[in-house]
Amino acid sequence: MDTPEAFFDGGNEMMSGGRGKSALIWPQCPLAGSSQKVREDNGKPDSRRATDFSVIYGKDLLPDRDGEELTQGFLQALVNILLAHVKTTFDRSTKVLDFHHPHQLKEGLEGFSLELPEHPENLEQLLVDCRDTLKYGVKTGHPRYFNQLSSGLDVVGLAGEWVTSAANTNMFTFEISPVFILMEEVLLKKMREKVGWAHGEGDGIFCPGGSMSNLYSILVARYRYFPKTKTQGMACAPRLALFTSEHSHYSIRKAAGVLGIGTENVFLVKCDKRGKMIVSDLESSIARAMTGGWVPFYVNATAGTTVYGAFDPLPGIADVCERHGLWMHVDAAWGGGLLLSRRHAGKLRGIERATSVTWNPHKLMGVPLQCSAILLRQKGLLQECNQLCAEYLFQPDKHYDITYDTGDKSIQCGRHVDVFKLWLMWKAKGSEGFGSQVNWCLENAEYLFNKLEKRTDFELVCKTKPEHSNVCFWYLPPSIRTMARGPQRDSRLHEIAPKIKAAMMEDGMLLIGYQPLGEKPNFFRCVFSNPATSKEDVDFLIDGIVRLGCAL
Ligand code: ABU
Repeated sequence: MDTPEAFFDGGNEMMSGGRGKSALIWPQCPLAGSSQKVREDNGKPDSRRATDFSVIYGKDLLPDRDGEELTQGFLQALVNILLAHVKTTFDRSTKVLDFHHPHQLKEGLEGFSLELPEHPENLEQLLVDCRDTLKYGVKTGHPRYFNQLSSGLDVVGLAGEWVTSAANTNMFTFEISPVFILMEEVLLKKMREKVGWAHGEGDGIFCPGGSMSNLYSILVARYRYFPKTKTQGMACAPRLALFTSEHSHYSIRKAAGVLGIGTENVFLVKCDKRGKMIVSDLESSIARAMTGGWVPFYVNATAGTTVYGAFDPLPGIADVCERHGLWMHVDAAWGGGLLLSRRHAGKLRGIERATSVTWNPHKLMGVPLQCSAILLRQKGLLQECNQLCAEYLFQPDKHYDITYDTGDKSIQCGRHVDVFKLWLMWKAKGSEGFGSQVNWCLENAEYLFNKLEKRTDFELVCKTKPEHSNVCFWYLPPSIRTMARGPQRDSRLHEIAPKIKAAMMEDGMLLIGYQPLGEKPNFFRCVFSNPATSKEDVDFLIDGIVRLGCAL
């Protein structure tokens, strides 16, 4: 396509301008007096008629003295690219992904090169690069993207992210983030209320993802029981043991490694066949640890496991923690969103007894990545545990209430503003709107489950109705259907999902993930967190898997 309209109409079509091609005109540049190509004048383009970005460079934009109109034109052109991306994201006739292998992307594709130049490139090239970056990426908001726990493209959330980027500030002090710091306070309180802590009291912080939130929980728990570890390290602590289920997220073990506790000191508690922690096994693991000389201090319960979407029995786990005086963390990274649904919140009964909670609004609530909170029941611990009072940043003699300089609670210094998009979405939907969105996702999961239950070419991994929006299943091509159950069939089955997934990525029309689990051969995991997904998309998924896999 050789016309500049490609930028405005298609997002998905490759524009042939850019590197090494003739300059293009930008007719919809709002400040352009005409759509004619402009000349360069002493190296400076004429901003009044500036629509030809092939002769304009980054240096010509603001803060250049004459850069205002060019900046507006450039950003308007970019907005058009972004709008085209948003539009095609929801267009079911477009692909979810346009897959290329790493070496193909590295070699460069049709004017899109990852290599960095010594000399500046013009704005037209940058616009092409922006568009191609989206083109060769994955449309995670596409209604047929079922690959990850985080999906969807919430338009208000996106607006929030754009505003956040324009503000370009840092969350460490009230001084430079007055509004965002207060929004964080409001959101954390609201989330703690939903957890069920009296009057939403407690503490917390937004941080980069569920793994970091979980790491915070272990860090603060260790500080709570062994405060000297902050200054003296693990040498002053006994051999600590922590407990988490075999289906829990790997970040618990990772955090134990990072914090110097050691991955071998994480006891993996057994789960039942639905993936829920067995409370009696937690009890016996604690007893075993104590007999072996460990000092138990922390239990992680999961509300919405990554693969099965299972909810651990929180009341029973809370009883055990209370009896042994252990820190009870609930990893509700995936399941936290259910707290906003009247229909489903009961599945997290007992979370109100937790000492800390991880909750990722960027998963089930559909907030643009990233948006994850660690919530703590006890106020002040987070600050005590992490603060170092760097005087160059957290000056004690500022003229405002310095308790709003929340940055010293964090293990980071610089911290991205993750709160505004959530705050804006909450305004747009209200808690009720989030609740309906969650209900919709779980209805889709039930619809898929019911469909698969009736078919002989699919087999469900868990035979009971899903509690969350995860549906795990095998596709059984005709060549496998007649095989007797056993290791031979399992090893054939193990190859099916990766083969279908490979064909699916080349095909590009939908995307779903797979994994093995324990002894189970590779199976598909379908997760619903995108409110744009409909029942027809679920049907499309089933048909797509059959289409790609029936000859295997
Ligand atoms: N905590 C990230 C989970 C990624 C996924 O399973 O989609």
